[in-house]
Amino acid sequence: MRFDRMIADEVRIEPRDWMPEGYRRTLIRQIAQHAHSEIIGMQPEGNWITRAPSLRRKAILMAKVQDEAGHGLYLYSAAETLGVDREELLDLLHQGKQKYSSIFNYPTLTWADMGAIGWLVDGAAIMNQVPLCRCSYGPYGRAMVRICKEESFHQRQGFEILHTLSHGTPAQKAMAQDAVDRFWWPSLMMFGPPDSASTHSAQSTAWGIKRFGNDELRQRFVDMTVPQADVLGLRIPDPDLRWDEATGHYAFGAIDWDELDRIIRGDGPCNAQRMERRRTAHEEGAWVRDSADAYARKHAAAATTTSDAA
Ligand code: FAQ
Repeated sequence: MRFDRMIADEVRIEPRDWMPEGYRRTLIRQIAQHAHSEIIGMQPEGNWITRAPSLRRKAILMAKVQDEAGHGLYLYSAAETLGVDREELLDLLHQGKQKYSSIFNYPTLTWADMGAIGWLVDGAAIMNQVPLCRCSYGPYGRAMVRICKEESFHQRQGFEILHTLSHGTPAQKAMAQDAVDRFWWPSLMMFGPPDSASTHSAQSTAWGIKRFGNDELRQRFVDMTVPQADVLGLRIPDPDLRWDEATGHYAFGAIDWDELDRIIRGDGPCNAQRMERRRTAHEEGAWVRDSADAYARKHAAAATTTSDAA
């Protein structure tokens, strides 16, 4: 079959190519979840815009949060090439029928959390998303190229916040350590359940959507991050973490999968608050969408009149 041959030859599938219904559904599910994560992911950081410690930090944080909105936009646009409407996907999110990443259900308690999110959350996002630039579906892969460039910048700014704090006063260093203590394990959970419990990995890998399993990417993230923690002078909160000469990787402690399950089911520290804020923002933004529609209709009508006249 042509589709299978294209996948085997690493030829990109484009919107007008025939594709199996399961492939289309899997992509819509993953791209939509990813897009929802970007826009819900604006909330934990948005919480600190008014309280950033300097004008420079505020400007950087605002730009980062705007970038997340932009990522949502590229991703919803990529999903639309599969025949779904952005409005439809947002409805599914608001009805609790589609997911977003577990990580955004944790509170941001101090300024240092902006550093931990940049360093760890964006760091995990990059590790997971760089392989998605090679996703077999063209529009998703291309959107990921731009997103990953911006995420790298985000990760550097988080690292720099933590570096500044950890080389500041003892109280600032303690605040940085506390943020890393709270965000370390949830960041490892971002990669999803272990491969043995992953429902989609095998099929998504066969279709060239995922390029690596959840466990392999998680391990790569740990291997990349531990030496960076040394540079920061911060401790990874895992007593079992050690370099394993035999495997050439860091061995790490057991992840609390019950916690991930609970959060995915909606029972995390901030699930209710995040969803409530999202629904309210959507309702409050209705006038903007209506105005944009009216503007587009007016211009379409004017274009028709002009072309009739010509
Ligand atoms: N949270 O069979 P698998 C960001 C669900 S980065 C919630 O392994 P799959 C940037 C999974 O959907 C975060 N749910 O699933 C940023 C499935 O449920 P379903 C977003 C999770 O799809 C930074 C079930 O568990 N990044 O936003 C999670 O093959 C800072 C079974 O799992 C992406 O979305 C979880 N952690 O692999 C923004 C990347 N893990 O759908 C703001 C693209 C698993 O059957 C600030 N996505 N589930 O109901 C992916 O790479 C994949 O979808 C995985 C999951 C790896 C997340």
